[in-house]
Amino acid sequence: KKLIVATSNPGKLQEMQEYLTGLNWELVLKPAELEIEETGVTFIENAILKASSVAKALDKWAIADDSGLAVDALNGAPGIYSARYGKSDLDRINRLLKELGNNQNRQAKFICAIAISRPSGSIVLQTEGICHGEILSEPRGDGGFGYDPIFYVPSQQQTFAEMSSETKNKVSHRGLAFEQLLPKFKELKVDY
Ligand code: ITT
Repeated sequence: KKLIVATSNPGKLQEMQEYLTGLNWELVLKPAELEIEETGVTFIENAILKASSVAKALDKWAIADDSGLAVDALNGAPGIYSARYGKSDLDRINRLLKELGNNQNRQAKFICAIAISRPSGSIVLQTEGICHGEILSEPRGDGGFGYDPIFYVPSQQQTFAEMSSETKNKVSHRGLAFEQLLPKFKELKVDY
């Protein structure tokens, strides 16, 4: 049973593999040339679009993650545009810090939507996880990827980039999404 992991983001891929290893699925990375345009207006719409399009194109089961960071004082920006907010992780972080300036309201949340599609393109499972935190005024830590160095989680007193991968996997938006998804995924009856 092959499962295509429909992402081009290496940081995401690493974490998705950590949740999905040990199951009865052979994980296969999506070919880089197969790019799906994210035309949805919500995280879940984009996750469904990516999983379903990749599954159909390759005639295999596929899993996709659409995620991003929503900052309260920026009315939810960058949100679904988190990847398109700059050219590199550093650009994106700098832009966010600049737009937020010294605003006192630092509340933010990471959102992760996950969808799993059959080879036909029909979605069998979908879920969403949210992690609340605060945007620091400067980066801290060098683990993780993306916006991790500026996302501080009060309950752990650490940024995502300062946490061990075990801790991030437990408390993150992606961790919470997989926590809901995995029991159902394991119960799926898959036959060809
Ligand atoms: P794929 O669509 O190919 O999976 P992508 O990077 O384009 O890759 P998204 O459209 O879902 O994926 O964008 C997610 C953005 O949010 C991206 O800029 C990430 O860096 C950021 N992001 C998501 N989860 C994150 C996490 O756990 N830590 C830090 N940044 C994260």
